Amino acid sequence: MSGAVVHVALFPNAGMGHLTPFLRLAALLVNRHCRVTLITPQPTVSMAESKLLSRFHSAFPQVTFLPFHIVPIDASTVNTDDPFFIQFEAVRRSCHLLPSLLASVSPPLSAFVCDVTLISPVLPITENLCLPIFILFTSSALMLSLFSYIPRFIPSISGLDFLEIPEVSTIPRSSIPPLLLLPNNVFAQILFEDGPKLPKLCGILVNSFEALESKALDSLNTGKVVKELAPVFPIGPLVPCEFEKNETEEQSSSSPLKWLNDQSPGSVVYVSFGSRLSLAREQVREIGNGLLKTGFKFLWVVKDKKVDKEEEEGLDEVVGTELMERLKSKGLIVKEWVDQSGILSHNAVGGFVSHCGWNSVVEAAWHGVPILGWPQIGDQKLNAEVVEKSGWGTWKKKWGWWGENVVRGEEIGDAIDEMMKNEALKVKAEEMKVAARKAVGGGGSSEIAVQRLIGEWTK
Ligand code: BUP
Repeated sequence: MSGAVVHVALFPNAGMGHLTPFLRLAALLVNRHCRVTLITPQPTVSMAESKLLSRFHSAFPQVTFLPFHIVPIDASTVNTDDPFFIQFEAVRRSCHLLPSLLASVSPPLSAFVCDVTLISPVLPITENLCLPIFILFTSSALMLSLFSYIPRFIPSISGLDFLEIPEVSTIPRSSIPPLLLLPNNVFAQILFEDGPKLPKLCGILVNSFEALESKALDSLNTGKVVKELAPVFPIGPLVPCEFEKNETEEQSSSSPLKWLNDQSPGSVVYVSFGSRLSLAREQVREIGNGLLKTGFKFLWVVKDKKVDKEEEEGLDEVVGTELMERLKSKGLIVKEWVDQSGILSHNAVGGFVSHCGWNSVVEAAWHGVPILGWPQIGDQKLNAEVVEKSGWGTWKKKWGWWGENVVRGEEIGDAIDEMMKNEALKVKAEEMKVAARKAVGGGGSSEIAVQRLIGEWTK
């Protein structure tokens, strides 16, 4: 490849939490004069994904788009009713279509970067083409250690009280992603099938950085978790980009950013549970009661359905007319997609009640916003633990997983007040912001990792 242009194919899987970091990586590579081919599974599950892709397309016409038409699968053959997991599996089962798609790609590829959920079906194809294969891991390095450790060393986790990942962390049973305790679930199947193949990769890109997860990153890279693991490249934070903004919506008079402009610095708590989580109506209303109780203003993003295309009912139905009326004078409630990065960067925002999806965590670090974690599913308790350990957020362990119990408004309001008034969290969050920016700046740890990668792809 010496002297030749670096050309990287990126292959994300379903959901904004996976697509967004892939597109940020694409933007980063284009800005480093790499050629990028983006393989986009079609149709997408959510509207948010297709809108983001079309904005990316307009912003980066030089990127080659390869639509990857998924063969529909019989959902009854997959042990889940989650549309995003069904799509994970459909994309996996459609990978036999990749070789013919890649045949048209020119100039020759230097590397292929796929989602962690696509290792098993993609690996034989890249091996056959003698193409270096990497993954972009879209969760924390802590979750990566669990992903690499469990399937190799723990044949069954169902009976464990805790899980000890050498030189990284001891994870109580209550924080292990619940689907891993149901061995026939798609999520568990992917982990047990793909996890052992991590050593076969040429490298693992992680959207994290030294100052946030030094211990996990060091243990992964020195063979303390799994001896033969592929090198881990902490390249985060993958920085939010202009193309993510929807300018038309931002111009509208009801834009959250405009509303924030009228609030005083640090006075607003931002509440969001990510792109693919709908809470029970009773829990939604308790959050409303909590927001009434807190002494702070709020910007609350409400979701009623897992998939945005299925949203039908308005805020009055979901939150309740009477509660909505009382809430309106104290804050802003929206049911549409918002510019989360714009919100987190606004100086009116003093704290974030977050489900601790990894992108949200990294974005909060990037903007120096303290977190009150309320993890609900999957990797989120591990991510919340990363935040708490580094001192810029907290989480309430007894609130439990999604659907386990209904947390009452009183307790929610108190927890928000505690977080918003905690000066030590603010100081730490500001330090995290400085460290995040240092990591991606000249000579920073993530910048060096990106240069190493591109250097490898240039050989
Ligand atoms: Br909702 C929402 N605007 O209105 P996570 C989300 N986001 O920009 P998730 C918006 O979606 P996984 C909105 O900034 C982040 O980049 C947000 O990813 C953005 O959580 C992304 O935080 C959400 O990782 O995905 O959606 O639960 O389950 O993959 O973690």
